[in-house]
Amino acid sequence: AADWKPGVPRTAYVNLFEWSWSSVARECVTELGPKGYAAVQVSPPQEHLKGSEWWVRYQPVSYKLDSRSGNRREFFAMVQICKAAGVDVYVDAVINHMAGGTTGVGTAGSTYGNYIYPAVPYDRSSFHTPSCSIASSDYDNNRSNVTQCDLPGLPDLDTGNPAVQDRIAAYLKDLLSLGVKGFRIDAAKHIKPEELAAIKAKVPGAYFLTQEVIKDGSLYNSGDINKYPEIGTVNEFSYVYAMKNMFMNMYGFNLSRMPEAFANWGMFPSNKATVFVNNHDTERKYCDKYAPGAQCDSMNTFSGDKLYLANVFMLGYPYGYPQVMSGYYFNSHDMGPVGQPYKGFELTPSNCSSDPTAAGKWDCVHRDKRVANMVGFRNFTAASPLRRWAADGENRISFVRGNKGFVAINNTTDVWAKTFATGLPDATYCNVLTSDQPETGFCPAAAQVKVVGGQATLSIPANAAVALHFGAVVQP
Ligand code: LAG
Ligand code: CA
Repeated sequence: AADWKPGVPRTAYVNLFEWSWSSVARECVTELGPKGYAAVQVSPPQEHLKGSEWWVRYQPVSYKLDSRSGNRREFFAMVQICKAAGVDVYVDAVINHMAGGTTGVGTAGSTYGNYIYPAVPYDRSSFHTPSCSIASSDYDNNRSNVTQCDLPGLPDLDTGNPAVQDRIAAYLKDLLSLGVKGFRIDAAKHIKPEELAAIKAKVPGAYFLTQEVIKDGSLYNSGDINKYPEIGTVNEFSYVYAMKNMFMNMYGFNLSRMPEAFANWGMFPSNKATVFVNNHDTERKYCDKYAPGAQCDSMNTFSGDKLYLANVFMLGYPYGYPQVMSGYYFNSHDMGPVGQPYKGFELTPSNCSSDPTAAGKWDCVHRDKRVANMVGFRNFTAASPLRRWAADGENRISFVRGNKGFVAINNTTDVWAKTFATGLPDATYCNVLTSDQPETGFCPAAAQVKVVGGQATLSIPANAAVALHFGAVVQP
């Protein structure tokens, strides 16, 4: 993406999960572009199974761009409008499998059934045969079943077959031709890296590619864990679990132990990692209840302020390419977006809510000051190394980015009052987490922080943080 401000790159992106194309377009102009987001990842744009659940989007019927989020014209308009606003579009590409079930009609009107998808076209020979189902033990000890059998009920494409590779490549090339700049490869772990590399080789061009690879034993035993990073970046799920355990104080972890995760949890090198606090799967997976306090596979909007503190950490700490997750509130695993009829729903700020029990309302996490203004922090400190990591007890940490940025996070229920060595040149800075437009030089009095002799005396409220950077200095 083009620079945000002169000499300041865009270094973070957002997943606007289930947003319609016209709503994403508006958001690029009003929020994502101005706040410095590099890109937006959108829900799978291809024709899919009909149904109200969110996961119908992960069941392709064809590669026609006609989905719950909108049609091809709306998709193209979105890409162009976002591009003009400085924001790239990344597509969630579902290429491992096709829609399950017997027969039916997809969202673009295409018929399908019994391993036949005439609108692509795919027929029985396009799929692994004989078909088999992935067993849970396969994740420990049978890598070939993980790549060649069906995810539950989802016909597994024979991605080693050159004709299938050509169909997938044609889909990705079509997206690039419309201006798309990157892909999330859904279920990448279920495609052999050699086959994914062959597909990528059929899709020339410079584009971002990140792969959904959740680690397990058979992956390590096959050596494939080292092959995916050669193709593109990889979703680092150890990071997701670190965020949950450290911020929610699970299994004896706390913020002071964060360095252990980076040192010992086998994470990919920073330039190979895509990171997030939660994604659309983890935020609803293994949730025993959908009520405040529920933990699920990761943090989610029911984690309250802690979700935002984790986002402050993610965007402030120099590891990986961060993706902010923004979706809607739900009260069951399967619940799809409400009030977004097929095609054309226009989501505006009035559809956002800060009440996580408001099922169906949009959480708009990416608009929160603690998230949106931290994108600016990351952009301004992109070239500044981590310095002065410090823990004050178990759940209070601070760190410095070169001489450009300072972050302190108070993950406790008490005020944290302390004088910090910020590493910053003396000036009055604006705490970007409590100000609307910190880069303008205008800053509410309560958000102003004086740095004198490199030091700042702060009183950080419970479950809150402070972030200062040289792009948000207060005008005298
Ligand atoms: C992914 N990455 O590898 C996606 O991130 C994840 O959201 C997808 O699962 C999965 N892989 C397949 O693309 C989701 C839901 C599943 C859903 C599936 C297909 O988590 O629950 O399965 O999408 O729609 C559903 C039913 C299953 C059924 C299956 C086939 O939940 O019970 O067997 O459809 O009919
Ligand atoms: Ca497969």
